[in-house]
Amino acid sequence: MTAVPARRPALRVDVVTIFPDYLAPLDLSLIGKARADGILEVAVHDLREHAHDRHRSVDDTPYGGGAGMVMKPQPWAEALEAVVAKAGPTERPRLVVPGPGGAPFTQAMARELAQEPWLVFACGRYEGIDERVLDHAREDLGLEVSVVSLGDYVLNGGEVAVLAMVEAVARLVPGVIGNAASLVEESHEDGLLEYPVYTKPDPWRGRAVPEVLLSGNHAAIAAWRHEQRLARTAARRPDLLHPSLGDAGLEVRLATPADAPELHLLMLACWVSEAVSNDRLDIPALHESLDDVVTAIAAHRTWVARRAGRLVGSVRTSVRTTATGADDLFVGRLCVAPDQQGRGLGRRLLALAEDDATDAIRTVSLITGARSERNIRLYRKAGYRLLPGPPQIAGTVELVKRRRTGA
Ligand code: JD8
Repeated sequence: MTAVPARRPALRVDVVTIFPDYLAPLDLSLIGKARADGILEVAVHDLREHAHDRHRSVDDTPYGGGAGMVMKPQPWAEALEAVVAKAGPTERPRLVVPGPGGAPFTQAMARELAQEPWLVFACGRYEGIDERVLDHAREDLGLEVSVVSLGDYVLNGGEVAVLAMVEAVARLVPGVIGNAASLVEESHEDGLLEYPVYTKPDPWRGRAVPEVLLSGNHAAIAAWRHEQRLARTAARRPDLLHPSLGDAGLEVRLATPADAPELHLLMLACWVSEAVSNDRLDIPALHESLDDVVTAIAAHRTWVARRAGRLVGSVRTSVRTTATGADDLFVGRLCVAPDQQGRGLGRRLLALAEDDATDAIRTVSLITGARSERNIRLYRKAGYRLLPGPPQIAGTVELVKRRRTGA
């Protein structure tokens, strides 16, 4: 009978530490189940097994003096070599070394690490690990080594950080979380914090559940939840809304006349696809001259997004008075360079434009081609609804959403 080859885990994790029991929580809950199901393989190794002196010591006094002790290189080298030796000659794990001075651990990094087949985490203690261990791992063992920080505060060692990192990474591995759909609208997944959640009973201790959630009106619920996400993010994490829009490589600022030539070019490029999908050329953006763009930058709040100096996106807003006399924010010329689309930049520029408006603004509206499905889908997801009735301009649709007070 042919032996069924053991299913390779989607992710293998090795952890080296002097406190193996610290990692016991990885036996529990979804991570524990995923290990039992063979989706994840997690092994914890005691560094002291590689300390051979009578006291199995793993630390010594720091060269150059100073408080505390430093972890010795030899036990670490042996421990890492033993872990790496377990795999085939070509396989090499990615080594993650938690440290307060490391690169910030983010959801984006969690997504990146979740693509790796094999991760090794080195938990330091005392004042840290002799730096030559990392050089040895990179240069002699050929490992990609990342020093990563959980956050701007000081822990006593790397174990707590590894617990958090392994959980954040492992839950992104297919099959670990039951309904992957729930991963989509999470905080930090798309640059906005999550909306508030409620369950039975309603009311509870005299506190009611927001009515819209009981309405069954999914568009209204989506709009409310998006509003809540914007409001919370603006209140608690404005850094996520400005200016790099949660994307370290992006610079966003108000446009100046110097931006006009590139902006004119970007708009022409972006509205060509609108003209094609709507089979018409009488689209205002296609008929704007460079001077018109310069004039518009002066007349409207125009934001430009640059990545590595290149203008990759823009949005323009103006305030108009509706028939009822209320102030409405009109969002226009939202555009993202074709090669930069699909990364959430359009939605973030839209959120920035909305958030930039004063409290007096009660509605936000915009117009797009009736056949611009992709744009309409983005606006709907952002909580806009199609305005009923004939559009001002034939072949277009108008979308609007209400802003909550104090949004
Ligand atoms: C690894 C030793 C303790 C750190 C002297 C206190 C991560 N966000 C984070 N804060 N602290 C750590 C961390 C702390 C560690 C080790 C990670 C290994 N220590 C040291 C330097 C100052 N003691 C961390 N990730």
